[in-house]
Amino acid sequence: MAPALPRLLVTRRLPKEVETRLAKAYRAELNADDQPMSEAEILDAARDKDALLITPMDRSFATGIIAKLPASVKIVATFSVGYEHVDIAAARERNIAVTNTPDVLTNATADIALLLILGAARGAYWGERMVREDRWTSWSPTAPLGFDVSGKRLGILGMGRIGQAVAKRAQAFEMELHYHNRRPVAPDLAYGARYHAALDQMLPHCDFLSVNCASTPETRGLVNEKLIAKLPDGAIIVNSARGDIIDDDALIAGLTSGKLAAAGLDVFRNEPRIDPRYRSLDNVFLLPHLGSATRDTRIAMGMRAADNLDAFFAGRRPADLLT
Ligand code: 8YV
Repeated sequence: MAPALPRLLVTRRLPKEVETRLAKAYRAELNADDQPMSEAEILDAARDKDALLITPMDRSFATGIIAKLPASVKIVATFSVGYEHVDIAAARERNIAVTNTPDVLTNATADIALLLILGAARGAYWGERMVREDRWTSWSPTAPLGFDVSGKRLGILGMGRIGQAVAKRAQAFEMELHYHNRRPVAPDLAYGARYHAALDQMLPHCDFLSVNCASTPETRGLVNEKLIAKLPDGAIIVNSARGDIIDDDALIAGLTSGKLAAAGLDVFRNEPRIDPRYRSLDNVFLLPHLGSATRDTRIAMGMRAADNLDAFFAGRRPADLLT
């Protein structure tokens, strides 16, 4: 008799191709109506499971649920590259493997970073609104005006895979590139960007600052009043990484005082319940966390999570093991 398939809980609905694969290889409990699950619901459903496939919205994995999981759970695969929503130390302590989905969303997320740069600089929000609200009544040489991107200086905060892909794209826009990272990257991965070992040294060179680092205890709130003060006047900040890296009070103060010309945000602290003050600012270009939101990329992320689960249950080391 063939051994019983591992039992898997999937906390959100995934692309059809991914669910079909998971349903073949696992005794999978899928989330057909895509209702986010509470901590209690996850714990209840996890009772008879060997594996959990979760998303960054399952924030309880950072705040204590891991200690309460039944002993049957041996692996937690997150459908994301970011894993600040998983308490890795707690998982290690319980000998639960954790995996993520890097690489496959690098291009899609870097594309969104460029969209934020262009959208914030060129007035994508107010321009679109003018057309939709029928307020585009004449053309004028002097208004409305945005800001050039080509030839401007871009500072990349966090030169991992996504930061590098942002640099590669920005090079085509003839931007002067700078980056800050814990360590310099190999020259062929820097796309001509100049390394600044100290973030403070890079800031005066940033007409644009693109946030591309992970959310960690060190980076949370990093983009604060002091950091913004060191940027050139009229700088533009874009964030396609995590909302909590930015101090919302400081960013909103910079946008309203004129210190900052604009911002482009795809991610927010407490999303989707974002700081409501952003909604009334004309100089911010806002997106609802679309970094990896293409069909191809979401399928690839699901397949990557499935590859990790398959490897684990075949007794191999998953490619994206974090524990
Ligand atoms: C989304 C991301 O969170 O992978 C990440 O870390 O931020 C994004 O891809 C994605 O929607 C995760 O489910």
